Amino acid sequence: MEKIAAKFNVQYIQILGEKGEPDKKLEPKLSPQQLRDLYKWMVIERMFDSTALALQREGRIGTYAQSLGEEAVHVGATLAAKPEDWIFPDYREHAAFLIRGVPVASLFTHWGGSEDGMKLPENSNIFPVCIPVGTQTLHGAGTAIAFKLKKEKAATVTFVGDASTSTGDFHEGLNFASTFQAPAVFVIRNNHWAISTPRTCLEEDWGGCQTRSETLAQKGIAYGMNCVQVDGNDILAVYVTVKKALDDARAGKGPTLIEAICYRLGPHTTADDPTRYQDATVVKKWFEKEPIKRFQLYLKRKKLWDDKFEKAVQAQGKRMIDAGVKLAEEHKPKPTDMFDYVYSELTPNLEEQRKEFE
Ligand SMILES: Cc1ncc(C[n+]2csc(CCOP(=O)(O)OP(=O)(O)O)c2C)c(N)n1
Ligand SMILES: [Mg+2]
Repeated sequence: MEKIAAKFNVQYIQILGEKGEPDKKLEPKLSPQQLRDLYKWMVIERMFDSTALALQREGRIGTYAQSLGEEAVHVGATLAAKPEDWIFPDYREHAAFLIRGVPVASLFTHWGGSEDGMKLPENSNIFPVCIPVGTQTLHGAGTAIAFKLKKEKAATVTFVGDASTSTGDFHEGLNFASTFQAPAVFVIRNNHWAISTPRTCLEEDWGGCQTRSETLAQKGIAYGMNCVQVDGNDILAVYVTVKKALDDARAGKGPTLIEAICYRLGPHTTADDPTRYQDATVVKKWFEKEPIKRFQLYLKRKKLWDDKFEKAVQAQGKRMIDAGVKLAEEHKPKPTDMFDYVYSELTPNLEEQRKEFE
């Protein structure tokens, strides 16, 4: 006998067209304040990003990972969460920290190389920057399982990159989250690149590409999870999808894996030169889809955007960022910190080096 044992499909959600025109059936009913907040935080993240890039080029902070082009994913997903929900970032979601009340100065202190910057304010409910790719999936899943066991009404939002979806930790995290029906939402920032490794394999590729999976969202199907793909340049699609996933999670309907399709419009980090491996015409095409412009066009249609509003947002961003740079540069970390924040107990050779250094 032959038959089809199971069939699956992956839904795709887009609400705003490229000229900011909404799909009336899917358009959420958000207040003018909520809509303007979505816009404001995207603009502030982009301002933070260009300041950080300039600081790095002047040697005033260390290697930095830009958020350029991913603002809708970071802001949409973070604002969809309730303050009691915990956020598990990787290293590109600067807006998630800012929205959660982490001072700009802390972020520049961190990117300046001091762990003091990741001593996060009480009640910010966000984990520190996570550099080991994919490991935060376990933190997000584990915390969600704990919320469930403790009967707390909170959920988790974990951000991962496309490369994370190839790690063991990602798959273990998803499996645990699903078997426990934990209140966890995982957001894949599919920005098409993992440093210089492309998301998609060509026919002739032999290794050197991320995955032959048709979508990244479908990886959740293997674990019996809800999964969905969204236009990651469309902040309304991201917001609505993450909010629904969180509502489902809190209602005991289990975790969701969301693949947000966006594009990394800058280098991997300031230590990278993407012109060596990216096609400039493709990047230009994605620049035309960037999320801030599209949402601005939508707000304009709704008469919620004008020059006066733009100036006010930029002035608020500038005040926050300028004050943050000043404070971060006044901060003087202890040089011995470099020994104190890697291992909980120093290895004998590091102990020796620490003494010698002192
Ligand atoms: C476990 C682990 N392996 C390797 C690295 C080195 N590394 C840093 S970023 C990166 C690529 C990550 O790509 P992706 O998940 O797509 O995120 P993106 O940088 O595109 O935001 C790699 C391999 C790491 N940080 N952690
Ligand atoms: Mg990537």
